[in-house]
Amino acid sequence: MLRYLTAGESHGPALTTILEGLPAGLKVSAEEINVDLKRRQGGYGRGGRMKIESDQADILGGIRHGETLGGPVSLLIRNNDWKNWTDVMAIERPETPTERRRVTKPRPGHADLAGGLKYNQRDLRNILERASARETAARVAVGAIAKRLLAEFGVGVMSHVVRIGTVEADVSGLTADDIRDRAEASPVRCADPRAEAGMIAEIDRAKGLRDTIGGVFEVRVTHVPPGLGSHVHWDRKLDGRLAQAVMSIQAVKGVEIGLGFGTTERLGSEVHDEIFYADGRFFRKTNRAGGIEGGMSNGEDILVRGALKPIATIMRTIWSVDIDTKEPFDSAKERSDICTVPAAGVIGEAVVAFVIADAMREKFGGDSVDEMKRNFDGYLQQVREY
Ligand code: EPS
Repeated sequence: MLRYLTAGESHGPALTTILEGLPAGLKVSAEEINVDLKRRQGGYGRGGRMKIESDQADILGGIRHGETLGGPVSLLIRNNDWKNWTDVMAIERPETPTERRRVTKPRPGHADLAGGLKYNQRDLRNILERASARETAARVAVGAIAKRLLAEFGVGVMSHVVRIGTVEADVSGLTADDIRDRAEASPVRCADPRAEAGMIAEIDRAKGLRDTIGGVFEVRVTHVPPGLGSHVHWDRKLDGRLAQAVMSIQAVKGVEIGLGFGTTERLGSEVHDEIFYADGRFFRKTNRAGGIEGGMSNGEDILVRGALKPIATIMRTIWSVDIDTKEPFDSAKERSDICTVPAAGVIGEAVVAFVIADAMREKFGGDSVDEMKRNFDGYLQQVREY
């Protein structure tokens, strides 16, 4: 129903995206998209590149007088760093192609070597430029529009950091709103002040060692109607779709829904969320399922976690083999992010918002927001009368 593609290289002129399948009449502004672009650029532990970039979305199509027209929405985000790369990343073939910045040293953990072998490229820049997490700026712009659609139906999407290195946040007893407000005010996007201090110390320790550090973010979707996704086919299961989306974020190595891997440490009676009924609705007192049962939303908050490995561009020695000489070398980089977990949470929000918005489009259809809302209201009526 809803789909998008992104294009663009990390040091090319711009990132672009086309988002298709939105209903007409959805209010969208570049200003609102830019708020999320800025959130993605923040977070303690980012490197020098973020001082160069100040991401802004230009809307090139699909919107008129502040509202979607029902056609594809096209967005452009320029790379400020492009001006420093016009020769290396030139679109036209230069008269004398430059060898400057040719990459022959694959970084362990990055796409460099696998991509070089696959696409038969002798300059690994042709791989890393597209593999770079810079591309997530375009995904965050798409996610901001998906969130805009979800907001029309009262559905909210937020994220916070639950682990950096060995330091884990404790948010027990906090409401979703408290967690969001505290995370937004935190340099590591963590809602637990004690853990925040520890996480900053972990990032500083990694920086001191000229190393990088990973962690875990959690995305929470609130006020979700029951019945998004379906149990009937593998590719319609909402948890499967969310896992794919979150796993596709650069550096993510694990995804959990609700208690996730933690369910294995408990007996069944301590895992499954008991069902209660009061005031005309079914509800749970726990949410270990993370709001999804049988591949469908069950009406509780959706909880998705993404685990990020430490990013692969490391300033200290890590061994690899040069593709020209076949000799071992130790890599040493000029600049790198130390920790991107806070930014990854914002990216997580975006990709999760897209999947939920897609599932909403599938369930409620409609060519205009008004029509979609009528269908939504009719369904909620059915659920209430069930
Ligand atoms: C990235 C390397 C760094 C990051 C970049 C992702 O960029 P550079 O090579 O220019 O220093 O800053 O992330 C972004 C530019 C971004 O916007 O998130 C990589 O190799 O993946």
